[in-house]
Amino acid sequence: KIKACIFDLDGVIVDTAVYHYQAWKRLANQLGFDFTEHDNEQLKGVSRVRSLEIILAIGGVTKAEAEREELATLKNTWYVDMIGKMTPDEILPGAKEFLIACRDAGLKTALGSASKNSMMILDKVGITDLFDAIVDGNKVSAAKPDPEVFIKGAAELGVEPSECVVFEDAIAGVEAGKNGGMKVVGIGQPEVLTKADIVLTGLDKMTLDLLDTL
Ligand code: B16
Ligand code: MG
Repeated sequence: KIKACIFDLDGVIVDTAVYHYQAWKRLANQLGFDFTEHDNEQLKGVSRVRSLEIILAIGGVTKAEAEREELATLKNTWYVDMIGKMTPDEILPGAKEFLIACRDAGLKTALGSASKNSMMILDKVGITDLFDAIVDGNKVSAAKPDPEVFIKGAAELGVEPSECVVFEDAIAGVEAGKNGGMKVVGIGQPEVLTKADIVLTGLDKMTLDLLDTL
């Protein structure tokens, strides 16, 4: 019996990937190379530090650890400037409605995100109150596909992993949910999220009835 839903943030609740992309592109350009939207796909669900490593590899640039930290911080300053201007109309279609439906039905809700900026984003779009637990990049040490973020979410909600459904848009995130022993609803394309139990184009296609079929 499903008792809880755990949601990824970027790509499921909001589309912050566009802001990550703009900030990373600005950094890449400053370092003397370009960074395309296609390259950006590789960064979805990936931590900030790992994202930078991927970008430097794309540009064929090597930087010492201390400078990498400075560059990641610089990117984050630009990113935070952008998400600071986010508004409630940036919530993806159906996300808020499904969160409310879950809670009305007595299901617990948690956030399971790699982002260290998740609190600010939830606050700006005005949905912090719709989560019973928030587990993000500040609370976990192992990145997806490690299930840590979702296992912690289940623990904070006081439910078993097998009683949880995870909503994820990234391949590594879907794997993290499956590695944690949870049901996974992929948000995106079935050809990409092959390990998900079902794949939908967005939370606007999700219903409480579908939960029971997983
Ligand atoms: P930050 P998610 C992830 O969010 C993003 O998909 C990924 O692109 C980003 O690098 C990561 O958060 C870390 O974000 O720099 O804000 O700590 O999909 O796990 O909600
Ligand atoms: Mg995501």
